[in-house]
Amino acid sequence: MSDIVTETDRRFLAAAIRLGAGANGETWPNPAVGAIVVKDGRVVGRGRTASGGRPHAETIALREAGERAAGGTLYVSLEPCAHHGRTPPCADAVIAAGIARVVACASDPDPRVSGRGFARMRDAGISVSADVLRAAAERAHAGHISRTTRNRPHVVLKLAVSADDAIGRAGETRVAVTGEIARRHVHALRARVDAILVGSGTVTADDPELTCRLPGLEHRSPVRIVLDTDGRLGRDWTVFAAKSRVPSWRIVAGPDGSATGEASEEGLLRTLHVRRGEGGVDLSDALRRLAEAGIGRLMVEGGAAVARSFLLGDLVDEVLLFRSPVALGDGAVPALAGLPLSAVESSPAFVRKERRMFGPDRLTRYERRR
Ligand code: AOF
Ligand code: ZN
Repeated sequence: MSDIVTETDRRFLAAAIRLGAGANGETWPNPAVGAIVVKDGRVVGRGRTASGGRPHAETIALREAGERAAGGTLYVSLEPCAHHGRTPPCADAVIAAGIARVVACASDPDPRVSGRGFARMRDAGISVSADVLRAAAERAHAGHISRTTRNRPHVVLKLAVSADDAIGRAGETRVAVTGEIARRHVHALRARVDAILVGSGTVTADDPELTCRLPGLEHRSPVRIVLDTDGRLGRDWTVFAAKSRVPSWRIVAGPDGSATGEASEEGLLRTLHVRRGEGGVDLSDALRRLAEAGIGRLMVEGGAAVARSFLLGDLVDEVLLFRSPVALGDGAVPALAGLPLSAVESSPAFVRKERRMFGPDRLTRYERRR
C-alpha cells in the first residue's frame, strides 16, 4: 500500500538525510539516521541518532512533535527498527504516535530489522513509501551498510599529493603538501568518520596527533587506529599518549600467523590482535575486526605503503585525492610506494564523482565501481 511520492515529499526526505548525515562519525556502532515529522505541511519534530547511537532518530523527532504527530507524516532516512535492542522498536513508537504516513529511503540491512519495520507499520494501517532517494541514503549510510552486509567498514582513502605525485621528501618530516584550506577540510572530514587509520611509519616519521582540530569540532575526533604489526610503538608517541582523551586502537599481527582474536585495553588504548599477512597485518582480517568493534566509516590517511596495500587488496571504496599545484622536486617520496597514481586516476575500478578546489589545491573524489 504505497501512495504517490511528491516533490515536496522528496524535499522533506532529503532534509532528513542531511540531518542524519551530520551526525556521521558520532553514532557508531549505529547508523546516523535523520527523521522529520510533518503535520499539515509544517515541520513539527526533528531528530537524528544521538551520540553513541541512542536514542534513535525517530524517538527524538516523535518526542519533539508530541501530540502533533497524530495524523502526520514521518520522513526517515532508514527503515525504523523493529527489534528490542538497547531501545524499544521505533516502528512501535511510530504506530503509537498515530503517524498516518511514512516516507523512507531503503530498508535497514541489519538482519534484526530488514523489512520487519516497514511490515509492522503497514500492518498497523500506516501508508508506507519505501525506497525513495535510495542513492543519497546509501551514501549517507555507507558505513552501516558495509558493516552489516560485508562485515567490513566503508573505506575512504585520503591522499594529498604534490604536482609530481609525491607525499613528502626523503629525510624531511611533516612536509606540507597541500595548503591550509585543504587541511581544514581534512579535519572536517575526520569529524564525519568513525575512525582514521595510519601505518606505523607515519607515526614514527611525523608523530601526528590525528585528531579533529577545528574550533567547535574537537569533540568529534574519531578513533585513531595504527597498524603496528610487531607491536613496537610505545606510549611516548602522541597518538598513544596516556593523557589523550581520544581513543587509540593499535592493530598488532599475531606472531604465528594465526588470529588470536585477542583484545586488551589500557585506558583509551586498545590492542587488537589480527592475522599476519604478507608484509604486515592481514588487512582483510583487520577490517573484519574493526567492523565487529563497531567501525562503519574508516578513513585511511597514510602513508604510502599503507595506501598501496589497501589499493592492491581491493579494499578501497572511495578515494579523496587532494592535489597541490606545487612540485616537491628532489627527494620526492612517491605517493603510493611504487604503484603509479593512475591506479586510481585511470583505473576502471574507480569512477570520478566530484571535483572541487580548496584554495590552490584540487580535490577529486572517486568511488569504487560496484
Ligand atoms: C532506527 N533509528 O536512529 C538508528 C537505527 O542497538 P540498538 O538497539 O540501538 O539498535 C541498533 C540498530 O538499530 C542498528 O544496527 C540499526 O539497524 C538500527 N539503527 N534504527 O530505527 C535510528 N540509528
Ligand atoms: Zn530504532
